[in-house]
Amino acid sequence: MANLIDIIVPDVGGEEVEVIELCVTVGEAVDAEASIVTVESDKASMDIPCTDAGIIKSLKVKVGDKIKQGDVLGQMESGAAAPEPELPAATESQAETAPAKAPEAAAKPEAPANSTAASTSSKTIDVTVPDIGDATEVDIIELLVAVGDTVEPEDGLITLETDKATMDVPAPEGGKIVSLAVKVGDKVSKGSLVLTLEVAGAASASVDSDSASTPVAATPSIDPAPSAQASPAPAPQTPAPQTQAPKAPPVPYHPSAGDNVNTGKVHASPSVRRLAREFGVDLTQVQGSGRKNRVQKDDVQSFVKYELSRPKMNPGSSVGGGNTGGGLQVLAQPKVDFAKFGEIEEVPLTRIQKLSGPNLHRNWVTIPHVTQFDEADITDLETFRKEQNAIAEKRKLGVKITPLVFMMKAVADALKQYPAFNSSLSESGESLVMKKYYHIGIAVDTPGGLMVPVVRDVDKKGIMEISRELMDISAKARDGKLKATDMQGSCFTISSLGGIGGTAFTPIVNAPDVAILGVSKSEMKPKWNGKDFEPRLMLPLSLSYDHRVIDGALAARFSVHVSGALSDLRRILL
Ligand code: CAO
Repeated sequence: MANLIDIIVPDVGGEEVEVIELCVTVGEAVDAEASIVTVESDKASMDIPCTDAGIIKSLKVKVGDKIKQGDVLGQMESGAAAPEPELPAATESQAETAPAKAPEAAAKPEAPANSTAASTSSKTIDVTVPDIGDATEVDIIELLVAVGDTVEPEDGLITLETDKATMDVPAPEGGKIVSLAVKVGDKVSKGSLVLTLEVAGAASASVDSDSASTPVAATPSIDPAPSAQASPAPAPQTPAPQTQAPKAPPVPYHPSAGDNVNTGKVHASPSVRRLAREFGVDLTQVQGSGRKNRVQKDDVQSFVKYELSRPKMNPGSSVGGGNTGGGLQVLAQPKVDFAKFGEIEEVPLTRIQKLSGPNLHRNWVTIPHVTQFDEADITDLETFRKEQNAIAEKRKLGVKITPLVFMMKAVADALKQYPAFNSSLSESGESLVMKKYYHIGIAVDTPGGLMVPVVRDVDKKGIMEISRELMDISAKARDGKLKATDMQGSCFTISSLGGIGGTAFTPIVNAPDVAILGVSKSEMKPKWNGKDFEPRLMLPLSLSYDHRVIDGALAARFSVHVSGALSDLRRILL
């Protein structure tokens, strides 16, 4: 039967500790021993677990609150109602749920680190395992430092795990690791030597005496009772006067944090370290959003989510190398000695090919493409275009209007009508970025390879202006004079091979666009008008789209809209 029970702070060493992380949310189902909050004293951070499985009904604390033994963290609905007589119950309801009290010894200052003065300006100290309650022969599951590392006071040195809890042994002082006396898998007990630390600038008597009277580490105590309601009740001791760093505001996780790796020490609670271990996450790769860049549970979850969603590149394979983004590895190209079969010459890829190849490959393997084919009757459009070109020539305007500019206008109109085509998938892949501008990329064939300059605000420009711009960017592209900014910001791309030939092709979506229009060579065809076949100039259109964003029916509508606008330009005015 479900019971509403209070979640009580266990023995935390007789002092106030600060809540630095909430590990659960109201409504969350938790297992017995799941961490409820992470707290931090001057000496250590530790998780306070719940004693039973159940559902969190309320939380009475928030990050930054100071709490002490006996405080109520919140309430949970639990199926286990049996009261534990040995628990340090302060109230009746607490008696049902309070974690087992830590042994008295845990609250007492631990024996100091052995300290030997090495010189007047530095000394080495032996750091030993502090009081860990009655637990003995505790496993070392992680070494958080290596010889030569420099540590700050409170940095975790090793992580210990019993069958009840995990905890870090923090550095009692800042310094440099001189030697390590343990390795992962070793079993240690209170007093076991962990490492030797060279402490800089510690010549003053007061520092020496402080260190002699200060415990080596905070003393997380472990419930020695056989009860399943274990509690790693921490007992930070002899708080050294320290100024706490101001709380940094939480920063949202940003996937690029993967590149912005943590080169220094990672600050994280034992529960977060355990979570990271379970998912095989290297915590140095995770951007911490907590105080002092502390990595929190949410950070690890966001990191895992992002890593699973993003396409993986594998530099070992062919141009751009990689896998399919869905976990399938691309086979390496077979090695072939072509010279065996005849004369050959090896020509290096152009700079543009080297740059665009990996992008094309990524787009090809990560975007689920579908291509919709259509035809536009451009008989009347061609008559109009030729008239306009004759006028422009007569007036010596120096502009030539090609069918492409009308396609650009027709596409801009269709983008307004079907905004999904004017979007990009967000980095998380969970939303669409809808654009309110209409910039169109144009694939240009240059001697060095394919380039895609962008014509901006196509919806606001006239045919003449776009024609001039198209001539200008085509020339710049072919002369290698495009700037990086000339190729940025496209919403949609048109690739026209109409001046060359062909009836259809399947263009590759130019990410982050979600669609691309391929245009082939127009051809006079017999078309049935209801009574007779009449010759009409038909323009083949091939619309490739990202099926994650665009459904087939929408693509067909978009394509019909474009071809309709090209058949009768007056429709763009509607
Ligand atoms: N059908 C029939 N004729 C067409 C046509 C079409 N769809 N499109 C253009 N033409 C004609 C033009 O009217 C022009 O004829 P005239 O000289 O008789 O007037 C001629 O073909 C050449 O046009 P163009 O190619 O110079 O001009 P454009 O505006 O059509 O295209 C540009 C400009 C830059 C897009 C084009 O030159 C180009 O580089 N295309 C290649 C794009 C490409 O490589 N795509 C593949 C990408 S994937 O690898």
